[in-house]
Amino acid sequence: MEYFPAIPNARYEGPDSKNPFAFKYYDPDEKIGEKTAREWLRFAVAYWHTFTDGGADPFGAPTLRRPWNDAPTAIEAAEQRLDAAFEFFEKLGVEYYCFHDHDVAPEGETLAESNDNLDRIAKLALEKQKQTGVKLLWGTANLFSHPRYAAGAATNPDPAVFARAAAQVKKAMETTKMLGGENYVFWGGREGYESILNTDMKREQEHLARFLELAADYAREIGFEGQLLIEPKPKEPTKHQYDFDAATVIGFLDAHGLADRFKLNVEANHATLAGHEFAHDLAIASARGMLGSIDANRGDLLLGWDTDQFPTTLSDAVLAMIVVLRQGGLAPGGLNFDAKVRRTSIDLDDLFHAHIGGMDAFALGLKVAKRILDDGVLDLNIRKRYAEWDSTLGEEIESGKATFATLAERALEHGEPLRRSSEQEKIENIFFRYLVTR
Ligand code: XUL
Ligand code: CO
Repeated sequence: MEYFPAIPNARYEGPDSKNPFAFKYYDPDEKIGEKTAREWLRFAVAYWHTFTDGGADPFGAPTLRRPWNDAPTAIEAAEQRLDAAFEFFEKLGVEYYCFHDHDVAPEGETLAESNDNLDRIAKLALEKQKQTGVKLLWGTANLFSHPRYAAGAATNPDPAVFARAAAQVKKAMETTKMLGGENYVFWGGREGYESILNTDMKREQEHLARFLELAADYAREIGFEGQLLIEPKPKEPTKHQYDFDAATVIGFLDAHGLADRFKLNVEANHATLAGHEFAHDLAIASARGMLGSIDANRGDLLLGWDTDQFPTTLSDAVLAMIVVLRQGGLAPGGLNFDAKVRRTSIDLDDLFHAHIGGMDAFALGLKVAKRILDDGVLDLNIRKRYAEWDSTLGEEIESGKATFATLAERALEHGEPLRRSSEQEKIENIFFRYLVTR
C-alpha cells in the first residue's frame, strides 16, 4: 500500500519556487567547497517522532492519526510503519534514518518476545535499506518509557533493572550493527534524580560509567565499528539529569577514563534547556574533538520543556554550520531531525513541509556559513583580538616557560594593560549582512 500517493518526490527548485513540496535551498549535489551539500549535511529522519508518535500530551489523547499505525496487532502495525517510513524517506530524498528499538518494533510480554519482534522488523528493514539505498545513521534503545525504568536504567537502585537495560542495549547494538548503523546513541532518558533525600548520587554515577564502559566493551567485542555517542540533556524527564550538557558529559567521561571511547550527539533544544545557545554546546564538544553528531531541532524560549520543533531559525543554523565546517564535517555523524510536527498539524503533508523546512534551513545555513568562513571575516577579527598572544609574553605562557614569579616581574615592568574593544556590535552587523544577502 502507498501512504503518500498524492505527494511528489521533493526536488530542488531554487529560491524562487513557490512549490511547498520543493527545496528552495537544499540542492543535494551542489558543491560547497570540497564536499556536496548532501555530504556535509547527512540528514536523517527520526523514526519516533515522524512515524510512531501520535501527538499525545499530558492533557490530551493522540491527535495524529497515522494510517500505518492502524492494524489488528502491534507487530502488523510495525510492518506497515516500516513501509510508510521508507516510502517517506524516498519521497523526501533523505539518506539516513534513526530509531529506538521500540519505535520500530513493539515491546513484547517478555524480553525474548521483544527481541524476536526486533529481529523480525530489522530483517525487513535491511531489505528496505537495500532496495532504497537509505541508511541507518544511528540506533538506540528506549530505556525510559517502560515503568521498570521509572527510577532510571543504569542508575536504577535495583541492579536487576541495570541488567535488563544491558540486555536491551546489547540487542539494540547488535541490530544497529546488522543494519550497518554508522553510530550508536546513548541518551540518558531517566538517568538522573528527583530528590537528594533518597538518592546515592555517587553510586548512581559510578553505575552509569560502568554501564557505558560495558557497552563500549561489547561494541568492540562484536566488531561494531560505528561511533558511540552520548546525547546530553539537562532535565526532563527527571529534574536533574546526569548528562546535563556537553561540558558535563566531557567531564564525566574524563573522570571515568572513557573520553576516548565516546563522542557527543548534541541536540539544539537540549542545549537551550541547559541555558546555552545551541552553538555553545556544539563549540564545547568540537573544541575537544568530540562533536560526533547533531540532533537538529529548536525549542521555544518561552517554554521550559523540550518542544522538539523543526529548526527554521537561519542564524542558529549558520552558527551551527560554522562549527561543523571548522571541524571539517560531521561524518560518520549527521544531522538528525529530532523534531515533531505540532499536535494540531494533523495532515500527512505536514510531515513533508516540516522536514523540507528544516533541510532548507540547514542547507542555507551551510552556504552562508561557508561564505563567512571563506571571506575570513571572523578569523580576521579573532586574529586581531588575540594578536598579543603572539608576542614574547604570550609565547612564554603558552609554551610553559612562564611561572608566577616571572609573570609578576613582567606585570611590574609592563604597567597597566591596554584595553581593546571586542567590536562585538561590528561583527554582529557583519554577520547580519551575510544572513540577508545571497
Ligand atoms: C529526548 C531525545 C531522544 C534521543 C534518543 O529528548 O532527544 O529522542 O535523541 O533517545
Ligand atoms: Co535527541
